[in-house]
Amino acid sequence: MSKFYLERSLKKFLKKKIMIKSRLFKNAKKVDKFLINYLKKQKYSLLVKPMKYGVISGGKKIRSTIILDLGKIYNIKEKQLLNICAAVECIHSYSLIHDDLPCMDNDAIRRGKPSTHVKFGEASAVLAGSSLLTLAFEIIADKKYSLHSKEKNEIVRSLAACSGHTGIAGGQELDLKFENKKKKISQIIEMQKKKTGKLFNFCLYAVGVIANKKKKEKKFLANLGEEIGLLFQLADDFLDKKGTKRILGKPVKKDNKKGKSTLLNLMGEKKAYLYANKLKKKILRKIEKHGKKAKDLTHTIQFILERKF
Ligand code: GRG
Repeated sequence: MSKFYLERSLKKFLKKKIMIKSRLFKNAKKVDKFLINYLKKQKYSLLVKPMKYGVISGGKKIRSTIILDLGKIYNIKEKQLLNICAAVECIHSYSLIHDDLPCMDNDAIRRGKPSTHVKFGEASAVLAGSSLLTLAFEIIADKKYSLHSKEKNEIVRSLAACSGHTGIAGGQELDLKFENKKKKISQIIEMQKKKTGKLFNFCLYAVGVIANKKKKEKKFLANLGEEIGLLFQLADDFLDKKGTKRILGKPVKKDNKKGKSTLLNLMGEKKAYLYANKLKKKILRKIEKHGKKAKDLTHTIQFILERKF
């Protein structure tokens, strides 16, 4: 490749990187603002502080970004999607608060600061996490959220299924049970698709519901979401091995210490990278049909694997 082409592709690459970071930042601000206002309108309780600590001003808000990216493809107004984004971030943060507890992964640092249970105590962390779970459903069911009740019901049902024993919680149970055990690749994929993939499944499915898509397309979106989740989890495993605590804001090199069953551990680095790249290409091929409208979603998916945080 000539110097000219090398410089041009490097510039393009850097521009894309800056753009995705600024999109993540802008989306995070919007979702945080929504959540701050939402909590302000509610009766105050002692749990508001640990809840805010767990969900606001922290985290990449990548799930919200994917929701908004897909919304662009289907020409959905951002306002129609903010309740979904906020609900997803509540569930996500709830899962992180509980994941950090001593009875789960026992991590003292999250998003560059003390984990919620370290800051507020275990009991408050359990209660704040549970309150974020219920808040997610309140935000969707809110009568001010202008969606038809049929759509709301479908979204609530999907969020419940993706969060509970058939989703994140069930995946977490498998993750804990798989520690220090020899598992097959297919079992690890199933566990990761539940633990991490189901919330991405919900992100895409919910947008499909709002866009009034047919059953087949919604199923396609749900599966695509799980593949994106699996890719995200693979990147998370790579970062656990190669990332730094300073940039990631959470401890690294935990998976080996805890005997976690991950694709990286089972396949080895080289095979796992090949697998992840193949998966990324498969995902990108599936959204190609949307042409230019899928530009943001394409960049977000590329970021998922390239990310350093
Ligand atoms: C039922 C919601 C629910 C939870 C209880 C504790 C638990 C069961 C599940 C844990 C699920 C879990 C921690 C999955 C890992 C997913 C993952 C890779 C999280 C990191 O997400 P990022 O990088 O985090 O998006 P930020 O900090 O950027 O928001």
